[in-house]
Amino acid sequence: MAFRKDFLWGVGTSAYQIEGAAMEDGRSPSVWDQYCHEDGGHIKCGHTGDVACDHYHRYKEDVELMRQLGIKSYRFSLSWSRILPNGIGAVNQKGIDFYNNLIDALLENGITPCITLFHWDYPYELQKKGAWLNPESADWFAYYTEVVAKAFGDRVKWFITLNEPQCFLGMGYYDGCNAPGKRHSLEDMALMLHNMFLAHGKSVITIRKYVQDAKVGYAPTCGVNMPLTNSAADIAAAKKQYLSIDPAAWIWNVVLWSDPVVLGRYPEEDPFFAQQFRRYLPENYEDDMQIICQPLDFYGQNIYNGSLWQADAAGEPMWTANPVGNPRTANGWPVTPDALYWGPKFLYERYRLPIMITENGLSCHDMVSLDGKVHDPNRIDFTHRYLQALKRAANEGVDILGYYHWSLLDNFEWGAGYTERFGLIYVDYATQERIKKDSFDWYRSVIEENGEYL
Ligand code: GCO
Repeated sequence: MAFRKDFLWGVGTSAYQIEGAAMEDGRSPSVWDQYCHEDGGHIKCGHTGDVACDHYHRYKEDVELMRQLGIKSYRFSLSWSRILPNGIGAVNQKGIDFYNNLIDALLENGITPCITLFHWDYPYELQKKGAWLNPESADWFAYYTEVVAKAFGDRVKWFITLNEPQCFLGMGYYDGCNAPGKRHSLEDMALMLHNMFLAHGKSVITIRKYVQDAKVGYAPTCGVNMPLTNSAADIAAAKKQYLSIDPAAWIWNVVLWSDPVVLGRYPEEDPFFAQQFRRYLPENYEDDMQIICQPLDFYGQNIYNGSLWQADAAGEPMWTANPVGNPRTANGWPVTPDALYWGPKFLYERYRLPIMITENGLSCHDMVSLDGKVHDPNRIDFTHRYLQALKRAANEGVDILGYYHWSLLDNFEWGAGYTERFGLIYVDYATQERIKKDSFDWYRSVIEENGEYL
């Protein structure tokens, strides 16, 4: 059994993290451009995405690298403000041209494009109008979707509406640690979430209207809660924790962000939802569920790591520290391969949709060695272990459609600027030279064998 024959082996990127050309050909700023520049900048070392990997000018070279890598599919996002400089209204033809060229280059090389409509870089012009708090925000996103679907839907069939709402709403508008760096009340957040869900629903409806045979999904994130042991009690405790909302960290959960989209209802029984959140939702919010909950072709999830949980004496979930000395990635995230077993399993049990791993990967201390190469044994070992776990889930009957490694290139890692390297390809930012890391060849061979020998 193992991986399906048509398994989508891929890599992922996002527009602001790689494109550069931030002020070129009619693109207008997103909240990330603003956040990188305002008040002297909020990014480590004062970095910005102005140039990034210069992918806007080097996309042909990058697609050629993808061809060599042998990927079946490439997940990338569109810069909304490159296509619609005002966020709505007039279309910037040069923006459309760029993505047309990229899509055609992918197809010429036998690579299936998978478009993420929105990956954090919200048009600044719409931010000035209140962004997700504005009741019109769902229609803005639907209009943008229509422009995209009409322009590319003849060749692109795979679409992801929104990437990591936990981050662009939670970190952007509540914690204030990502663009646009705001700190709104819980009341505002409830309205934003609801508008964001409506945006998702209207976007799916729009894609289906204009794109024949479209495959549509959603790509939230969240650390996985994994059982400490394989006992039934620990498994039940971990699953319970994974499917509940921790009031102390309410933005980091699965159910609040995915139940409305997939199940057509908020997690009404959850104590945090019932006691603290529901009261701020618009009156008759249930009436919107028909729009919000559209049939999806897959359930995407970005999975990087997990935490361990066990059942306490009463059977309730109890957090347990990782073993002393548990490995960590360069940016300090725990290495927990089983997250790619338990995450897909629990998600499949709840949502009954084919699972797509829309992101997984790690930051390493990559450097160019004296031999001119970039040796990254840790990335190979990490990915090997995680894919073994994913394969185990597939073997046990979890329908897994594909896996997008994050990322193709080292790139602009948001608040960390260029200080973290997640790529299978090393980028020398001074020259924009690309150097394939050892993991590039390793991943190519995994793809060639469809993961047979993992
Ligand atoms: C996302 C992610 C990526 C990050 C990656 C590593 O929004 O999907 O945040 O953009 O670069 O997760 O942190």
